[in-house]
Amino acid sequence: MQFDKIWLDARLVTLKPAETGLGIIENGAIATKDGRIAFAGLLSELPGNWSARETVRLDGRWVTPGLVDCHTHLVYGGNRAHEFELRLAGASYEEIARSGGGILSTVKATRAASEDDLVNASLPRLDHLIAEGVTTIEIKSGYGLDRDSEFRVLRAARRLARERPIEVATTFLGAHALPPEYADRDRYIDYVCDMIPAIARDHLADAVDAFCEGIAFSPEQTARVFKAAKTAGLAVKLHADQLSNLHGARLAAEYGALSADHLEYTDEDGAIAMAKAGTTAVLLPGAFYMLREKQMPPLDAFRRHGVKIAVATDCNPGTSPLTSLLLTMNMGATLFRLTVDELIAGVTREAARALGRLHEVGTLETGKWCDLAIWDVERPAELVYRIGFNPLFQRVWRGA
Ligand code: DI6
Ligand code: FE
Repeated sequence: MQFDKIWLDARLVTLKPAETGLGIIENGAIATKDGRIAFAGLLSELPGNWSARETVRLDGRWVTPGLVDCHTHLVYGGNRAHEFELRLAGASYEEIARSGGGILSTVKATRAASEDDLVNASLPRLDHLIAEGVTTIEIKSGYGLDRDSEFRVLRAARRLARERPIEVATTFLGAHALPPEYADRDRYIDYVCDMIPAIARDHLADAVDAFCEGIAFSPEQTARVFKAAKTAGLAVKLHADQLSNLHGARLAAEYGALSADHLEYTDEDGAIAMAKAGTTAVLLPGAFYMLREKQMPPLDAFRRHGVKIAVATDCNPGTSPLTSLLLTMNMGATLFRLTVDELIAGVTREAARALGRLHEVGTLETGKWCDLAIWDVERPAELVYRIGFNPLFQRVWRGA
């Protein structure tokens, strides 16, 4: 067997679905050919006749699949550090919003930014994630809120995939907030639905998302967006039950959503519906932390009913200015009591599932893209345990 490259003396976190836990292989080897994984298993099971153009010894280092950040709003203009300062000084979110702050201040800055500006503003955030081994990222629009700006944000997100060695999945989140020029939420949803066919035709987005919440859009309005997405052949996802229980999880499941995200207020019925539909739960501890939330997502119900759990940064300028999946895992452990196995699966296999890309990435299995994160740690728990430390030894994208 002829490989392009082989890594020997590795400890593999394969996350093979059939294995329990992390699917660990000690004394492992992993090899690549044409960017794909050509072998991942026990050294002793390597076919005897192998050769490789390059051989690397890892001295027992741990290899995980490249990390997948499956929920971000990475592309936006400006930042909200000043608002954060005002909030620390006692201003309420509402006061800030009324004086032109909040989501709408990001909308203003994003509308004023060119595509180049947006790419340049986003690259440092992306580079921070890449430096921790992220090889696939989802990026939502939602700070443009008009046709030109939303399309520009999606184009900027697509361009990031050409600027860096990373796979970018894009999601159209036109139904994120009511833009200032609209008074009526239903009329704005008409406008959002009208944009969807062109977005699908131009391959600007892989999925459509909405913010279903008292301060954003109702379940009925969300359903209209979902119908338009389905008609255009796009997958759907949902910001669901973050601040109140509008039964967003159930709604997402009814539409066969890839994921429902946040879910702090989801009830057991929602969890059951998600399990039946195969809708992945994406938990976002960064927003929970930043907003000092108290209501925990229903983890026991998710576990009991077999809902798959992913974890992501929710990188956004308002409620989660977070560009570290390692720190996100630590927060998931301390705030949500997720286990090390759940967290590592949550930023690899389950995050890939939440993007509908599990057939291509997210585990160390023959035939998938050879996207790897190689870590200088003694044991996988260290990835979750340390705070503000990056033990990445090497990142491999498509075998190189
Ligand atoms: N949920 C959130 O917490 C953010 N968006 C969303 O759908 C808020 C984004 C912001 O404040 O800019
Ligand atoms: Fe979000």
